[in-house]
Amino acid sequence: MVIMPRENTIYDEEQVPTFDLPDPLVAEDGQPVTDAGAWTQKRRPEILQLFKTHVFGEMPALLPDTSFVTTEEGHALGGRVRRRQINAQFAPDGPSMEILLYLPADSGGPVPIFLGLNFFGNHTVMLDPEIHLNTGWMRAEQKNGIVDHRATIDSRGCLSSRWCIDEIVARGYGVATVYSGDLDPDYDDGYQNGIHPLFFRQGQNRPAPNEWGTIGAWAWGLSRAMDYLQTDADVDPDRIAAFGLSRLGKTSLWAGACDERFALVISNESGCGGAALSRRRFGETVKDINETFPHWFCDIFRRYNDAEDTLPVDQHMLLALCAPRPLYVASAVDDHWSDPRGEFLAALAADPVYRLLGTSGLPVEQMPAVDQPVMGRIGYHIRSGYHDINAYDWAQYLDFADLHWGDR
Ligand code: GTR
Repeated sequence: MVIMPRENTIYDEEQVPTFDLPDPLVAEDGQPVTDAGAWTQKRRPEILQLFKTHVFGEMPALLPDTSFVTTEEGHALGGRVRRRQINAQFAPDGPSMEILLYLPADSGGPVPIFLGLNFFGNHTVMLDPEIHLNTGWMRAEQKNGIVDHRATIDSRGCLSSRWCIDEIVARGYGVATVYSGDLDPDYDDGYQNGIHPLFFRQGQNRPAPNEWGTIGAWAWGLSRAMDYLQTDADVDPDRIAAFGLSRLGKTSLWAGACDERFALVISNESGCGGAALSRRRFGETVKDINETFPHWFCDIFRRYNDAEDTLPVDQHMLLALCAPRPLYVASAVDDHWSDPRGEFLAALAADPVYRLLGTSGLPVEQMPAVDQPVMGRIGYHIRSGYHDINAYDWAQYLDFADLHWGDR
């Protein structure tokens, strides 16, 4: 990842300011939330609305008439997996996204799925020459075989270490992915490309200050992939997990918050605007993220640059929006920019909502040691190493899914 610490970036616990977190279990009218009904009918919708208005922006209510067409099917990994590529066309001449789906070849019935966006095209997730090479715009990263913002054949399989598809299918799960740039290329162009223009009202040429940015568009895309997956007879529609690394982990959390069809949610080092508490200002701050990536959130979020304490929410409330569904938050010990402790503390502060809803919540009160995962209805680990998603992370996610879906 590109790290851009300021001179005064906080990397020392002693410099973390004191702060009060908004209570997820006190409604806006000051009333305590003491039962599941009050959470579901009153407080949860309030918090979701606060995140729409102040952080990620409103998403369009109307759906375009999307057609899903399977464009290719086959096998890979010596016959151990089945591959399916599906084109989702959002408008006849408009934007489209391609879903890549891998299933265990011998599943003998519908399987649970891990669904996540990727950074540089579906063809990067495994060295499989049949995956269509994405021709869209990519962020410049020479090391990933990208030249002049376009993928080359050298991109094929370059991020397979982040996907572990062989291990996932061996455990009886499927994997689905979409290139994030199919939904909105990851740069600030005033929302002229990607899916935003599809929803502009007459005379509108950029989202209003309370409307979605790029993360909103990416999360929306995960829900459209979910629309498809729910119709695929090889997929268990009640066991689809959203996952993502970093900016795409912010996205999986937002997708899980907005779309309760996601039955399990995974945040892999999602950091600022994801699982990390904004009020700690440790590592990346709200100001850093809004200045470096002005297109990710709604414009209103910029009001909270250097003013985190005035935010009506903090990120523990985003995690709480997943309750009571299984939620896994993962950090890495050298990933200071994402604030591992802030991610753990957000999971801990979401725990009361999970408990109110009758689940086990997070089974610890202290941050566990490195490489010592904990798993209740909320799971957490801090692994050794840097910002990434790797085989260790996947081993925990598979165990976590087995724990909650093991009865299949
Ligand atoms: C960084 C950004 C983080 C995180 C990361 C990534 O540059 O500051 O918020 O999203 O990128 O997505 O890898």
